[in-house]
Amino acid sequence: MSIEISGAAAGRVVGSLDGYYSVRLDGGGDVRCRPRGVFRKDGVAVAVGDRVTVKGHGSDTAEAVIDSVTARRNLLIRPPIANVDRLLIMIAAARPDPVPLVTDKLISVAEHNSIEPVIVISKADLAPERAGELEAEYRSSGFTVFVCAHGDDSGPAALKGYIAENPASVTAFAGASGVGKSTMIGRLFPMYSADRRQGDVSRRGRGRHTTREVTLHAISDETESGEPLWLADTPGFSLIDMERFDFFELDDLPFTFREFLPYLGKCRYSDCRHLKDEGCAVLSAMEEGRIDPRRHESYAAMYGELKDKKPWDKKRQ
Ligand SMILES: Nc1nc2c(ncn2[C@@H]2O[C@H](COP(=O)(O)OP(=O)(O)OP(=O)(O)O)[C@@H](O)[C@H]2O)c(=O)[nH]1
Ligand SMILES: [Mg+2]
Ligand SMILES: [Zn+2]
Repeated sequence: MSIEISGAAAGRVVGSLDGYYSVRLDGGGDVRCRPRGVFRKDGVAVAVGDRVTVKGHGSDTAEAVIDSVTARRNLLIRPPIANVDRLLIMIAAARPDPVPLVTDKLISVAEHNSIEPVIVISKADLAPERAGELEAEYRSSGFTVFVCAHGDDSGPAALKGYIAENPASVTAFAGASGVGKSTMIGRLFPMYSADRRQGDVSRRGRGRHTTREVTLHAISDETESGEPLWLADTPGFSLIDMERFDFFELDDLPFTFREFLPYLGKCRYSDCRHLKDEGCAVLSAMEEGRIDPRRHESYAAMYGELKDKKPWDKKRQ
């Protein structure tokens, strides 16, 4: 299909492949674009999720270029996506087994970027008890949690209702490879079932599909903003990716734990690290059962990683 673009047209980057970007123009229609050379100079050129303007040459959309990128609200590195409002952080109850520190890092990165983290527990059918424990832990820490299982539609139905009642411009899935992100998108919005999009997935192992690219799917009609609501499928990451997770300054860390917030500023010493200092309001809240000790363990681990971060590492984020 060819689309006429006269002058510059505004749109949203909805996918990328082989150095080209797919842009959904406001008002409809996709164009395949290459970024202008000038963008390649800066670390991250164009990301899926970016708002851009596109310039084309008549109806020849192969010649369309991304002319400008609108200032971003945020930019995540893993998964690589811009302008996220809400992150659906998916944890499998089993296969793969949950790694709490990885989940908590994702949550902290979301909080630090003003992205609402929502916890989605998948594969509860494989390990119902573990699913229940995860649900209780994250609920008590102040998060919205959904529990999903094969053979039970109630979890996905509740999640779909939540998305409809709490509209966010861009909602993105995040989570380790194989937790079930693409499967869930297919359950919520069958027209985007991964099996129908052979071009977007590649096979690995015994017929397994693993997502390689971030893709935005339109999940509503146009809203007042002139765009639909977007739901992003993203590639899963490996644990090694998350080991090298570089995110923000040490001083910001406590503020990324929402259950710590009522106690911050109330410790005896203003430079309290909330680890083992005497008179720490966070630790006493934990002793009184108001902060989950497992979450505090993640805090301590992330504290150690950020403290050891070399100054030259900091430039990368
Ligand atoms: N038993 C069970 N299996 C599930 C559930 N959800 C997904 N699966 C299976 O888990 C496998 C991986 O699912 P995917 O949806 O491809 O996982 P993904 O998170 O998209 O993985 P990547 O694209 O590699 O990041 C598939 O075989 C799914 O059928 C669930 O709730 N229960
Ligand atoms: Mg996938
Ligand atoms: Zn403290």
